[in-house]
Amino acid sequence: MDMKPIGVALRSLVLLVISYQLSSAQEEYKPTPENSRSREWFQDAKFGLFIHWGVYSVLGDGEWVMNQQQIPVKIYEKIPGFFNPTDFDAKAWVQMAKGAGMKYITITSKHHDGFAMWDSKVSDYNIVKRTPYGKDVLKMLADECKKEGIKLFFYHSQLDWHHPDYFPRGNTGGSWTGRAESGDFNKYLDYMDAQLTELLTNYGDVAGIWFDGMWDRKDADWRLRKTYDLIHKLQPAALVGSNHHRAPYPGEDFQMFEKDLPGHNTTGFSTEKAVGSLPKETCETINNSWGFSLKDEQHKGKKVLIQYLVKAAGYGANFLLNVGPMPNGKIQPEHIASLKEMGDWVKEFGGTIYGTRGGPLTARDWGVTTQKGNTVYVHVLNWFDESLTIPSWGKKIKSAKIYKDKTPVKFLENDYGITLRIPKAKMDEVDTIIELEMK
Ligand code: H79
Repeated sequence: MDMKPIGVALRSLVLLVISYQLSSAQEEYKPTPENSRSREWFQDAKFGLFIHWGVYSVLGDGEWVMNQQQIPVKIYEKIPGFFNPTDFDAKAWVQMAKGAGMKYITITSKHHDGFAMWDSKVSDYNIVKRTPYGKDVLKMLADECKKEGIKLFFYHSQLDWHHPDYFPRGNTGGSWTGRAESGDFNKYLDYMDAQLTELLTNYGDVAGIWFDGMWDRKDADWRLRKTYDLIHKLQPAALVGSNHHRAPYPGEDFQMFEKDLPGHNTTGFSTEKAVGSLPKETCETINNSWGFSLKDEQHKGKKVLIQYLVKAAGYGANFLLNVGPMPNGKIQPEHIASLKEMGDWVKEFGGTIYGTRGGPLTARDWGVTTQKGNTVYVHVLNWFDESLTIPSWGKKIKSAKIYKDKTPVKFLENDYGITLRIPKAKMDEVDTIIELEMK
């Protein structure tokens, strides 16, 4: 009997099994030990500064101005010529972030307008080559952050309204940009990978890459895994996240929520998005704009901002709070003042936020809980009565006190849960924190 066909069949079976294993190995993503350590750091850090800064700040109409005013590429290219932020002071920004109690900064390396805010070698559409300012602000900021122990993430837009090879076009940046109706998307992705390689090679330790814009071409082949693997190879500790409004893809290290707490969907972006088990972050604007907007006077107040931070922590998420610096390089004085107020609060109460995890209770209308070791912090954000009954989570209380001044708090544990007695005089309009020591 001729054994050959069986040999061939066996060989192809073996090949089939091997290729199956290879492809499933590709699908699977296991973070490296460095990456897992970064995730722990990230969850402990809790509070970061988001910065939307680009040549669009010159027009004072937000970072979407190119699309909103339908400014063709040829005309938009005049704007860098007016961008001369002579008052930019990396030290002042980093001190402001530190003073607010923030542990990291996430800044736009490139927004949807495609303009690189660093000295890119693969495109001259960048701050060094095209602006009178001519300096690499990302480098200056990276150096200052390193000196001050603040970690730095880059926000990087996958969507690009300027690059000719961003084709076929997506939902935004259409024919009004004046680009030829042709292009090679893979060439665009090569360009993006090359720019990311620069950012992850020449700027010291990068804490992570914060992607945005994939939603513009939802179902295109973004070669995600290739890009994510490249980032993890260049800097294993760097965290990858993407604002695609979907459940995380393999290769991502944290999940982000835009203008919503995890699981909420007031924006309507998150219909396809389940809350997963990766570290979480929620981002929000300090007024109503990401990039500088001259007419935006809707500055959030102290109570709203602090409660956002506290609620995020209760949901187990970081709070990434945005400012949009002005074209002169300064941050609006109202925003500097708000960040100072937050800093004063976290100086006193940050112990109930940093290094905690969300829970043991999920968020309630009255507030949230955070926990660290045997301690649970009950953050009462919205309650008028002197007694508050909360469900028990199966552990007994050893002691209860007002966090602020350590005044003992009377409590009762029974079948109905835990009842805390909070004297009116001890109530704080922003956040009344009760510290429970558990047995
Ligand atoms: O970078 C920030 C935004 O530019 C980006 N993500 C955050 C972090 C973002 N992209 N899209 N969106 C946010 C939501 C889309 C809002 C839009 Fe509009 C409504 C785009 C056009 C109409 C807001 C309002 C921007 C222009 C007008």
